[in-house]
Amino acid sequence: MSKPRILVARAVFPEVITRLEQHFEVESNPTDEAWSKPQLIARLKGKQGAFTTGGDRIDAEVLVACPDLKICANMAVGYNNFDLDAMTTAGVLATNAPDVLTETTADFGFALLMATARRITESEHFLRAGKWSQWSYDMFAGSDIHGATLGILGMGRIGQGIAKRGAHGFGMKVIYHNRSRLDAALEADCKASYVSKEELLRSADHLVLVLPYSAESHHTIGAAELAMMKPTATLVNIARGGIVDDAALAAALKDRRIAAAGLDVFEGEPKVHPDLLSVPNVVLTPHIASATLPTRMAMADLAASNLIAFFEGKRPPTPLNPSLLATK
Ligand code: 8YV
Repeated sequence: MSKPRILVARAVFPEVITRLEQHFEVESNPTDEAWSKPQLIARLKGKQGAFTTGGDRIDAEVLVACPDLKICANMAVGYNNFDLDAMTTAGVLATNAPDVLTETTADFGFALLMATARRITESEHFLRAGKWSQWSYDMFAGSDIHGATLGILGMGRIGQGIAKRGAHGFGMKVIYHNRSRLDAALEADCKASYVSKEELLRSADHLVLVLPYSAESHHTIGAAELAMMKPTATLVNIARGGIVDDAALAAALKDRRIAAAGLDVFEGEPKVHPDLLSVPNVVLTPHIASATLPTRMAMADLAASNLIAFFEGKRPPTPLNPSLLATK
């Protein structure tokens, strides 16, 4: 019997490709070219499965052009690159890669918070530019993390990881807002109190965004929200570009309406709003919150496991539209 054909849309670990080749006829992308939609469609035609990353958009146009497709396995917990409704209508199973990146991503969220509050990259640029001539009492004086109020918008697994680091490691007061309130046991674990979005914006000394991107969460943080924040506050976005209005944020940073920001994700990335590149009080990283080798390997392995289980007629570990499995 011939093996199912799959496309691996971006370069991944050779070990994962070898594992996939034991089960599938694999077309991969070893040069890691980021394909345009027509290029993706041309390669996906005739394939029954796809291994995708967050930058590979699977929508109705792709689905109509690739009628053999049965499953797309995302090597990411976020899946805003999938039009899930269109996939479900087309009978295409979607899977993501949750859990395996939670702690690594929470570590990074905290690292970005600390770099932002303590002005680490800004001061390093100053030093590297040869501008450090003497000590002074307020040179790169930032804001405290210990004892400060940590605000978290989006209290899923990663948000909870950040809350625990803040509460238990740094003695922070943790407040959060989420679509639904956590149960009492989880709140106690995270030492976190539920507040309204407005109270979160007004009270947080450091606000971390960890909510999923959707049409509803587009520009959750814009000029009006930034205006509610303390002028001494910092903002960290490790969620998705588009949750923050980057132009409004750049203006707020420039005018010091908030103290600083740390951003790992951007609207229209890998392009970055030019105004963000020209303000000093922002730490910028290229979407690397989950980037440790063990975690990226675990994410890739989970995406591969989803594909393998599906074609073996077993239940894939992390389906996003499991109603399709129930009717199988
Ligand atoms: C990925 C991410 O690196 O998992 C996610 O949702 O944002 C990152 O961990 C990226 O999406 C590539 O797939």
